[in-house]
Amino acid sequence: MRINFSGLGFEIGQKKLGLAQSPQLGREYLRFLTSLDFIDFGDSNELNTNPPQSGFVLSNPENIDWILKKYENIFYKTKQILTSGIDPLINWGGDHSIALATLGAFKTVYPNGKILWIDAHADLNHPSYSLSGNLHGMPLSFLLNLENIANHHTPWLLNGLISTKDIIYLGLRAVDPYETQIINDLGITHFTDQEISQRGILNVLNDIRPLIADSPLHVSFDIDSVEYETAPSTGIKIEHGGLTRNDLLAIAIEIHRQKNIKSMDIVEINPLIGTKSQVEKTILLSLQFLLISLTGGSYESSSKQAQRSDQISLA
Ligand SMILES: [Mn+2]
Repeated sequence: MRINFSGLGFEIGQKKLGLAQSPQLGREYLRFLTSLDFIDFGDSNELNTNPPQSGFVLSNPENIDWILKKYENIFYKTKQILTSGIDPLINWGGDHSIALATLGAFKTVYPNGKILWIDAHADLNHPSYSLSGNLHGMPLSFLLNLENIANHHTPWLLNGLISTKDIIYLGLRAVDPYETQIINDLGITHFTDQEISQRGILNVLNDIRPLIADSPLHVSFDIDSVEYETAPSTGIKIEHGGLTRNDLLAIAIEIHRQKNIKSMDIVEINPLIGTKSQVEKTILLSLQFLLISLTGGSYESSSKQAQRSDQISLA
Protein backbone atom coordinates (compact mmCIF):
# COMPACT_ATOMS: atom_id res chain seq x y z
CA MET A 1 0.00 0.00 0.00
CA ARG A 2 1.18 3.44 -0.91
CA ILE A 3 -0.01 6.98 -0.15
CA ASN A 4 -0.44 9.08 -3.30
CA PHE A 5 -0.75 12.58 -1.89
CA SER A 6 -1.96 15.68 -3.67
CA GLY A 7 -2.09 18.89 -1.61
CA LEU A 8 -4.97 21.13 -2.70
CA GLY A 9 -4.86 23.96 -0.19
CA PHE A 10 -7.69 26.00 -1.68
CA GLU A 11 -9.30 28.28 0.87
CA ILE A 12 -10.99 30.63 -1.62
CA GLY A 13 -14.26 28.66 -1.53
CA GLN A 14 -15.01 30.20 1.87
CA LYS A 15 -13.95 33.20 3.92
CA LYS A 16 -11.66 31.95 6.70
CA LEU A 17 -7.90 31.77 6.66
CA GLY A 18 -6.01 28.58 7.50
CA LEU A 19 -7.26 25.80 5.22
CA ALA A 20 -4.31 26.31 2.89
CA GLN A 21 -2.03 25.11 5.70
CA SER A 22 -3.84 21.81 6.07
CA PRO A 23 -2.06 19.72 3.39
CA GLN A 24 1.40 20.33 4.83
CA LEU A 25 0.19 19.24 8.26
CA GLY A 26 -1.50 16.13 6.83
CA ARG A 27 1.68 15.24 4.99
CA GLU A 28 3.89 15.65 8.06
CA TYR A 29 1.64 13.57 10.30
CA LEU A 30 1.33 10.81 7.71
CA ARG A 31 5.05 10.55 7.24
CA PHE A 32 5.68 10.63 10.97
CA LEU A 33 3.06 8.07 11.93
CA THR A 34 3.33 5.53 9.14
CA SER A 35 6.05 3.88 7.13
CA LEU A 36 3.92 3.54 4.03
CA ASP A 37 5.51 4.45 0.71
CA PHE A 38 4.66 8.01 -0.19
CA ILE A 39 4.34 9.69 -3.57
CA ASP A 40 3.94 13.43 -3.28
CA PHE A 41 2.34 15.42 -6.06
CA GLY A 42 3.08 18.68 -4.31
CA ASP A 43 0.83 21.55 -3.40
CA SER A 44 -1.56 23.73 -5.37
CA ASN A 45 -2.69 26.42 -2.96
CA GLU A 46 -5.08 29.33 -3.34
CA LEU A 47 -4.96 31.72 -0.43
CA ASN A 48 -7.56 34.15 0.83
CA THR A 49 -5.58 37.34 0.45
CA ASN A 50 -8.63 39.49 1.00
CA PRO A 51 -10.84 37.39 3.28
CA PRO A 52 -13.77 39.79 3.78
CA GLN A 53 -14.64 39.73 0.08
CA SER A 54 -13.11 36.58 -1.26
CA GLY A 55 -16.01 34.31 -0.36
CA PHE A 56 -18.48 36.57 -2.11
CA VAL A 57 -16.96 36.37 -5.53
CA LEU A 58 -19.74 34.23 -6.91
CA SER A 59 -22.28 36.95 -6.21
CA ASN A 60 -20.41 39.01 -8.75
CA PRO A 61 -20.84 37.48 -12.23
CA GLU A 62 -17.63 39.10 -13.47
CA ASN A 63 -15.65 37.07 -10.97
CA ILE A 64 -17.14 33.66 -11.61
CA ASP A 65 -15.00 32.69 -14.57
CA TRP A 66 -11.87 34.16 -13.02
CA ILE A 67 -12.21 31.99 -9.92
CA LEU A 68 -13.34 28.85 -11.74
CA LYS A 69 -10.23 28.97 -13.94
CA LYS A 70 -8.20 28.06 -10.85
CA TYR A 71 -10.19 24.84 -10.52
CA GLU A 72 -9.65 24.00 -14.16
CA ASN A 73 -5.91 23.79 -13.44
CA ILE A 74 -6.27 21.29 -10.59
CA PHE A 75 -8.88 19.36 -12.57
CA TYR A 76 -6.25 18.62 -15.26
CA LYS A 77 -3.61 17.84 -12.65
CA THR A 78 -5.92 15.34 -10.90
CA LYS A 79 -7.12 13.82 -14.15
CA GLN A 80 -3.57 13.27 -15.32
CA ILE A 81 -2.63 11.41 -12.14
CA LEU A 82 -5.70 9.15 -12.29
CA THR A 83 -5.27 8.54 -16.02
CA SER A 84 -1.75 7.31 -15.42
CA GLY A 85 -3.22 4.57 -13.22
CA ILE A 86 -1.95 5.93 -9.91
CA ASP A 87 -4.52 5.26 -7.20
CA PRO A 88 -5.95 5.60 -4.67
CA LEU A 89 -5.24 9.31 -4.86
CA ILE A 90 -5.57 11.42 -1.70
CA ASN A 91 -6.74 14.97 -2.40
CA TRP A 92 -5.97 16.83 0.80
CA GLY A 93 -7.77 20.21 0.94
CA GLY A 94 -8.48 22.91 1.29
CA ASP A 95 -12.15 23.59 1.42
CA HIS A 96 -14.81 21.44 -0.21
CA SER A 97 -14.86 23.46 -3.43
CA ILE A 98 -11.89 21.34 -4.59
CA ALA A 99 -14.38 18.54 -5.28
CA LEU A 100 -15.31 20.45 -8.44
CA ALA A 101 -11.92 19.43 -9.77
CA THR A 102 -11.26 16.13 -7.99
CA LEU A 103 -14.66 14.56 -8.45
CA GLY A 104 -14.89 15.94 -11.99
CA ALA A 105 -11.56 14.29 -12.79
CA PHE A 106 -12.61 11.02 -11.16
CA LYS A 107 -15.82 10.87 -13.20
CA THR A 108 -13.99 11.78 -16.40
CA VAL A 109 -11.60 8.86 -15.89
CA TYR A 110 -14.19 6.49 -14.38
CA PRO A 111 -17.57 7.26 -16.00
CA ASN A 112 -19.28 4.44 -14.08
CA GLY A 113 -17.83 5.58 -10.73
CA LYS A 114 -19.84 6.06 -7.54
CA ILE A 115 -19.50 8.75 -4.91
CA LEU A 116 -19.73 8.56 -1.13
CA TRP A 117 -20.25 12.17 0.01
CA ILE A 118 -19.69 12.29 3.77
CA ASP A 119 -20.72 15.75 4.95
CA ALA A 120 -23.03 17.73 7.24
CA HIS A 121 -23.94 19.80 4.18
CA ALA A 122 -25.35 18.85 0.79
CA ASP A 123 -23.08 21.32 -1.08
CA LEU A 124 -25.79 21.71 -3.72
CA ASN A 125 -26.18 25.46 -3.58
CA HIS A 126 -26.45 27.51 -6.74
CA PRO A 127 -24.70 30.90 -7.07
CA SER A 128 -28.07 32.57 -7.71
CA TYR A 129 -29.70 31.20 -4.55
CA SER A 130 -26.83 30.71 -2.11
CA LEU A 131 -27.12 32.90 0.98
CA SER A 132 -23.37 32.98 1.68
CA GLY A 133 -22.03 33.07 -1.89
CA ASN A 134 -19.37 30.57 -0.78
CA LEU A 135 -18.23 28.19 -3.50
CA HIS A 136 -17.53 25.40 -0.98
CA GLY A 137 -21.31 24.99 -0.63
CA MET A 138 -21.82 24.58 -4.38
CA PRO A 139 -19.59 21.93 -5.99
CA LEU A 140 -22.35 19.38 -6.57
CA SER A 141 -24.60 21.88 -8.36
CA PHE A 142 -21.82 22.29 -10.97
CA LEU A 143 -21.15 18.56 -11.10
CA LEU A 144 -24.85 17.84 -11.62
CA ASN A 145 -25.08 20.75 -14.08
CA LEU A 146 -28.13 22.19 -12.31
CA GLU A 147 -29.77 24.86 -14.47
CA ASN A 148 -26.98 24.24 -17.02
CA ILE A 149 -24.49 25.97 -14.76
CA ALA A 150 -21.58 23.80 -15.97
CA ASN A 151 -22.36 24.56 -19.62
CA HIS A 152 -22.03 28.23 -18.83
CA HIS A 153 -19.07 28.28 -16.48
CA THR A 154 -17.12 25.00 -16.38
CA PRO A 155 -17.12 23.47 -19.88
CA TRP A 156 -14.00 21.48 -18.93
CA LEU A 157 -16.21 19.60 -16.48
CA LEU A 158 -18.80 18.44 -18.97
CA ASN A 159 -17.28 14.98 -19.55
CA GLY A 160 -17.10 14.45 -15.80
CA LEU A 161 -20.66 15.29 -14.90
CA ILE A 162 -22.34 13.04 -12.37
CA SER A 163 -25.80 11.56 -12.40
CA THR A 164 -28.03 11.76 -9.33
CA LYS A 165 -27.82 7.96 -9.15
CA ASP A 166 -24.06 8.13 -8.59
CA ILE A 167 -24.25 9.98 -5.25
CA ILE A 168 -24.75 8.65 -1.76
CA TYR A 169 -24.91 11.27 0.97
CA LEU A 170 -23.84 10.22 4.45
CA GLY A 171 -24.28 12.32 7.58
CA LEU A 172 -26.35 15.29 6.36
CA ARG A 173 -27.48 17.54 9.20
CA ALA A 174 -27.41 21.15 7.96
CA VAL A 175 -29.23 21.32 4.64
CA ASP A 176 -30.78 24.48 3.16
CA PRO A 177 -34.43 24.41 2.00
CA TYR A 178 -33.37 24.86 -1.64
CA GLU A 179 -31.06 21.86 -1.31
CA THR A 180 -33.71 19.72 0.38
CA GLN A 181 -35.99 20.38 -2.55
CA ILE A 182 -33.30 19.35 -5.06
CA ILE A 183 -32.52 16.16 -3.10
CA ASN A 184 -36.21 15.23 -3.02
CA ASP A 185 -37.02 16.27 -6.60
CA LEU A 186 -34.04 14.40 -8.04
CA GLY A 187 -34.32 11.47 -5.62
CA ILE A 188 -30.71 11.50 -4.41
CA THR A 189 -29.86 8.68 -1.99
CA HIS A 190 -29.12 10.13 1.42
CA PHE A 191 -28.64 9.02 4.99
CA THR A 192 -28.87 11.84 7.52
CA ASP A 193 -26.94 11.79 10.79
CA GLN A 194 -30.30 11.36 12.50
CA GLU A 195 -31.10 8.22 10.52
CA ILE A 196 -27.61 6.89 11.26
CA SER A 197 -28.02 7.42 15.00
CA GLN A 198 -31.52 5.91 15.00
CA ARG A 199 -30.87 2.84 12.86
CA GLY A 200 -27.19 2.35 13.66
CA ILE A 201 -24.31 2.71 11.24
CA LEU A 202 -24.13 -1.01 10.43
CA ASN A 203 -27.72 -1.09 9.16
CA VAL A 204 -27.03 1.96 7.04
CA LEU A 205 -23.82 0.43 5.65
CA ASN A 206 -25.79 -2.68 4.83
CA ASP A 207 -28.02 -0.53 2.59
CA ILE A 208 -25.04 1.23 1.03
CA ARG A 209 -22.99 -1.89 0.28
CA PRO A 210 -24.86 -3.03 -2.85
CA LEU A 211 -24.96 0.55 -4.17
CA ILE A 212 -21.17 0.89 -4.32
CA ALA A 213 -20.15 -2.74 -4.92
CA ASP A 214 -18.11 -3.40 -8.06
CA SER A 215 -17.86 0.27 -9.10
CA PRO A 216 -14.83 2.55 -8.89
CA LEU A 217 -15.32 4.70 -5.77
CA HIS A 218 -14.61 8.32 -4.90
CA VAL A 219 -14.98 9.28 -1.22
CA SER A 220 -15.44 12.96 -0.44
CA PHE A 221 -14.92 13.40 3.29
CA ASP A 222 -15.79 16.73 4.89
CA ILE A 223 -14.61 16.77 8.50
CA ASP A 224 -17.70 18.77 9.54
CA SER A 225 -19.74 15.58 9.15
CA VAL A 226 -18.27 14.53 12.51
CA GLU A 227 -19.71 15.74 15.83
CA TYR A 228 -18.14 18.99 16.97
CA GLU A 229 -16.46 17.68 20.13
CA THR A 230 -14.69 14.94 18.21
CA ALA A 231 -13.41 17.11 15.33
CA PRO A 232 -13.51 20.78 16.36
CA SER A 233 -10.98 22.37 13.99
CA THR A 234 -13.24 23.25 11.12
CA GLY A 235 -14.80 26.45 9.81
CA ILE A 236 -18.49 25.85 10.39
CA LYS A 237 -19.41 24.94 13.94
CA ILE A 238 -22.57 22.81 14.12
CA GLU A 239 -23.42 22.26 17.76
CA HIS A 240 -25.95 19.46 17.31
CA GLY A 241 -25.46 15.88 16.15
CA GLY A 242 -22.84 14.55 13.78
CA LEU A 243 -21.13 11.25 13.09
CA THR A 244 -19.40 9.65 16.05
CA ARG A 245 -15.87 8.30 15.93
CA ASN A 246 -17.32 4.79 15.81
CA ASP A 247 -19.60 5.67 12.89
CA LEU A 248 -16.64 7.03 10.99
CA LEU A 249 -14.41 4.04 11.64
CA ALA A 250 -17.17 1.64 10.59
CA ILE A 251 -17.51 3.59 7.33
CA ALA A 252 -13.75 3.34 6.81
CA ILE A 253 -13.79 -0.43 7.36
CA GLU A 254 -16.58 -0.72 4.77
CA ILE A 255 -14.60 1.38 2.27
CA HIS A 256 -11.60 -0.87 2.76
CA ARG A 257 -13.75 -3.98 2.38
CA GLN A 258 -14.99 -2.81 -1.02
CA LYS A 259 -11.42 -2.59 -2.38
CA ASN A 260 -12.46 -0.23 -5.17
CA ILE A 261 -11.49 3.23 -3.92
CA LYS A 262 -9.79 5.36 -6.56
CA SER A 263 -9.69 8.74 -4.87
CA MET A 264 -10.54 10.46 -1.61
CA ASP A 265 -10.96 14.12 -0.67
CA ILE A 266 -10.16 15.17 2.90
CA VAL A 267 -11.44 18.70 3.34
CA GLU A 268 -12.27 21.55 5.72
CA ILE A 269 -9.63 20.80 8.37
CA ASN A 270 -8.50 24.25 9.50
CA PRO A 271 -5.27 24.27 11.57
CA LEU A 272 -5.90 27.88 12.62
CA ILE A 273 -9.17 27.03 14.39
CA GLY A 274 -9.06 25.78 17.98
CA THR A 275 -6.25 24.95 20.40
CA LYS A 276 -3.25 22.86 19.45
CA SER A 277 -4.82 19.80 21.02
CA GLN A 278 -8.10 20.39 19.16
CA VAL A 279 -6.22 20.65 15.87
CA GLU A 280 -4.32 17.46 16.66
CA LYS A 281 -7.51 15.63 17.62
CA THR A 282 -9.16 16.67 14.34
CA ILE A 283 -6.25 15.71 12.17
CA LEU A 284 -5.60 12.38 13.91
CA LEU A 285 -9.21 11.34 13.40
CA SER A 286 -8.97 12.21 9.71
CA LEU A 287 -5.78 10.20 9.41
CA GLN A 288 -7.37 7.23 11.11
CA PHE A 289 -10.28 7.41 8.69
CA LEU A 290 -7.92 7.65 5.74
CA LEU A 291 -5.58 4.88 6.86
CA ILE A 292 -8.29 2.40 7.75
CA SER A 293 -10.09 3.12 4.45
CA LEU A 294 -6.90 2.35 2.55
CA THR A 295 -5.26 -0.41 4.56
CA GLY A 296 -7.89 -1.82 6.90
CA GLY A 297 -5.58 -0.96 9.79
CA SER A 298 -2.06 -2.00 8.84
CA TYR A 299 -0.05 1.20 8.60
CA GLU A 300 3.34 -0.30 7.88
CA SER A 301 4.85 -1.18 4.55
CA SER A 302 5.16 -4.93 3.97
CA SER A 303 8.97 -4.74 4.05
CA LYS A 304 8.83 -3.11 7.46
CA GLN A 305 6.43 -5.78 8.69
CA ALA A 306 8.79 -8.48 7.44
CA GLN A 307 11.61 -6.83 9.36
CA ARG A 308 9.59 -6.78 12.53
CA SER A 309 8.63 -10.46 12.29
CA ASP A 310 12.33 -11.29 11.73
CA GLN A 311 13.12 -9.48 14.92
CA ILE A 312 10.45 -11.41 16.76
CA SER A 313 11.70 -14.78 15.58
CA LEU A 314 15.29 -13.87 16.52
CA ALA A 315 14.17 -12.99 20.01
MN1 LIG B 1 -18.83 20.04 2.37
